[in-house]
Amino acid sequence: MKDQLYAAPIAQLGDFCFDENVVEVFPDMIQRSVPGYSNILSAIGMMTARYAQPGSKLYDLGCSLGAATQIMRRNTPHSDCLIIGVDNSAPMVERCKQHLATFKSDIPVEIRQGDIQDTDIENASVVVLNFTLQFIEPVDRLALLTKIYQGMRPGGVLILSEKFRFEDNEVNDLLVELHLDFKRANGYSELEISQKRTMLENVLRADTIPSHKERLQQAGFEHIDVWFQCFNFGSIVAIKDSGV
Ligand code: GEK
Repeated sequence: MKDQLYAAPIAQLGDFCFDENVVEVFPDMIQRSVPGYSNILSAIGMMTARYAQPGSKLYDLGCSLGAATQIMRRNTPHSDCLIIGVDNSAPMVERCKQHLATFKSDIPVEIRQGDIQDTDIENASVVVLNFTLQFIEPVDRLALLTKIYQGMRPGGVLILSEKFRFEDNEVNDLLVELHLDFKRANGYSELEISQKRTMLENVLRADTIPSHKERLQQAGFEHIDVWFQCFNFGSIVAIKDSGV
């Protein structure tokens, strides 16, 4: 269904939240709003094929409707892996379960409703935070990443996709404008763009690439770099050393 949630003027713009209305249009919304979203999903599949270890767990943290969960399930070469998707939005979780049930697979999947900050991470070989960390309070981000690192097997991978901001104002303004052009080209009006922007202001707090890298290092990750970027959106890979 097409995202037209912000097409008409909204009298009182509250904070953006992942409610029933958003769930209804979510696949269209994320596809038309996040540059590179499908490329990132494909690469999550490719990295899963390489990094999933037999008998391990694969986590999709902030799974929404399970797009990354499904791509991990399709690309996991080991049928004794367990994929765990977690989201704190009840309508997302309900719709995610329905959606995943329509695919046949030998790989077990568990979709849980809960806060990823309270989720135990253990025996993990692949962890995905696909545009979720940006919704966590900045002061809580290091603790979450440290918990992920500690729950990972040696040689495991974290794929962290985020909206970025840039220290250089000129560059930041350019990339923000290019993102807005991307949304315009995808059919969003100026009103839709500005209303959504206002609603996201308090809930989506973007970090710079250097601050992400520094935090991942503090969390323990030994191998970190950006593997994808399009305008002010991108994805970082962080690997726990295999010890060999
Ligand atoms: C995708 N990964 O399609 N605990 C659990 N879930 C949370 C929390 C939290 N503390 N905070 C936010 N969420 C998906 C896209 S969307 C990104 C992820 C976006 C959930 C929230 O309910 C939403 O479903 C998701 O994180 C972020 O690959 O819409 O920009």
